[in-house]
Amino acid sequence: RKRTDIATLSAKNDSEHVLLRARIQTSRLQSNKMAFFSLRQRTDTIQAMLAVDDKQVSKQMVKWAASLSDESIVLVHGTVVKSPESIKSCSIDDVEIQVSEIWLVAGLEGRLPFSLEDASRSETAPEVEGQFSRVLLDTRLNNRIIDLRTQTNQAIFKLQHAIGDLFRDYLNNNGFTEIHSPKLQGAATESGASVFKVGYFKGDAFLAQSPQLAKQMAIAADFERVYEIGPVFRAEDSNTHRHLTEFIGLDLEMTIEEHYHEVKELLDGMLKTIFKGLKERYAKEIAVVSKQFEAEEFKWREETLTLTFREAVDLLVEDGVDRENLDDINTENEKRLGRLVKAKYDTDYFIVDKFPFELRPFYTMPDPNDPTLTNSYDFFMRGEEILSGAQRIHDPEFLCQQMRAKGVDPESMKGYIDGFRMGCPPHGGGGIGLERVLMLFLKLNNIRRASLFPRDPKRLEP
Ligand code: ATP
Ligand code: AMO
Repeated sequence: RKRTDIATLSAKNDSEHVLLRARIQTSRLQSNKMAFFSLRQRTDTIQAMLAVDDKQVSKQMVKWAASLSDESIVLVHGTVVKSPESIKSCSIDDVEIQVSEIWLVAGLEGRLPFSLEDASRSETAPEVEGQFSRVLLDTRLNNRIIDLRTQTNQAIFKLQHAIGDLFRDYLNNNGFTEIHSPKLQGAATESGASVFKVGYFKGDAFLAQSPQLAKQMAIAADFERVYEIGPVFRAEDSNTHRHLTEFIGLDLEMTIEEHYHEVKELLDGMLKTIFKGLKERYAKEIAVVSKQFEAEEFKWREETLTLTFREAVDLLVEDGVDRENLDDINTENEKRLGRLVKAKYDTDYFIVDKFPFELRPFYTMPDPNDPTLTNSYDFFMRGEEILSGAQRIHDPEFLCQQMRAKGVDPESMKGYIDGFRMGCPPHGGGGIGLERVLMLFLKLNNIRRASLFPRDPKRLEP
């Protein structure tokens, strides 16, 4: 017999016999003769009732079933019956199951570290003493498997999946090829500062801090347009709400016909398609998350606002920030810029273009009209960076010169430079942090909530 998916049950199934496997979300013994259960499959719940009868169900059976721990997995035989009134505590509210047999499939060892009910409470609701205490993020992450069972987390990871899917779809429809570049590298990439060193037989290897070099080499190899979704490793001891030591990079690289704006516009079109896709196709999941993480709806404009780095600095200076402190825009000022832009232009999404040369990596193309600036951009959501990208230098001699200017020894990246010696077309690209996009779209306030099993300087488990 096939097991029933409770989401498909409604009044039309009245009197049908069903077999189903589910978790006990909650149970309650009512007198010695009757027990009520809320049974859950993923995010759907249905009420089930087990009552003593003169055929199969004994008093002992009712008592035993009611004593099973919450979150146990049971197999249930029963009959669908119309409920006399709507069941508010369950997502299937018009029918319930009259149980004739119940079998334990998988029980629990020990107690649950917290109830799913507590883990699902609004993050802004005030705690009421004696009624519930908030489940702290660290406790959740230490018990991530239970934590991930909440409706909110089920929705968050559906949305994470959706972002990757929309990214892939958009690029597939625009002539891109998906690539898979190695994460083990023979030399520290990009800049030596922030890579993990791992033992590699008798020597060492390094974990890639981005697919930067590989995606550029794919362009030199005539792939024209490439993207990658893969892990990125950063050995930075950054204990902030937005840094992980391993995150998922959504990276792309493409050739340029005439101007680096082609890349910027493609990235912009893609991100807006992702936002629109989430809003239109995943409204249910967004609504579920917003019950726990209240947030103003994420807003963007049809025509994206682009500020140059200089204009962004001017906005901050006008608002009272000392120009002396604005050689770079730090996290605090980024947030401030986000608030200023929101007030003035009513958008949570914007681009900052033309960063100064000293703020960008050696492979960034300078602005031909002003060599103190570069053809580079960062994209922001709610005042935090989600994307960084640029036109790249494709001339090997010029690349070596820029490397030396940034204190990188060209000898240490010979393989990369040789890629350009065989002729490489003009190109540009960008990299996005998947967890940052998810965190900021939903306003989760901590990147760890947007990562299945987050890795940070203090966490390698579970
Ligand atoms: P990128 O993607 O360019 O690395 P990022 O947002 O990670 O972007 P960083 O240059 O690594 O940028 O850091 C940006 C900001 O994060 C810094 O200006 C700093 O304010 C903050 N930050 C980084 N590390 C720490 C830390 N350990 N403690 C507090 N703040 C930090
Ligand atoms: P960058 O270092 O700015 O650029 O990284 C690109 C994007 O990745 C995300 N990100 C992070 N997410 C979580 N934890 C971190 N520690 C972290 N660091 C970065 C951010 C950021 O915008 N090679 C370039 C990209 C390119 O030019 O194509 C690069 O890696 O969302």
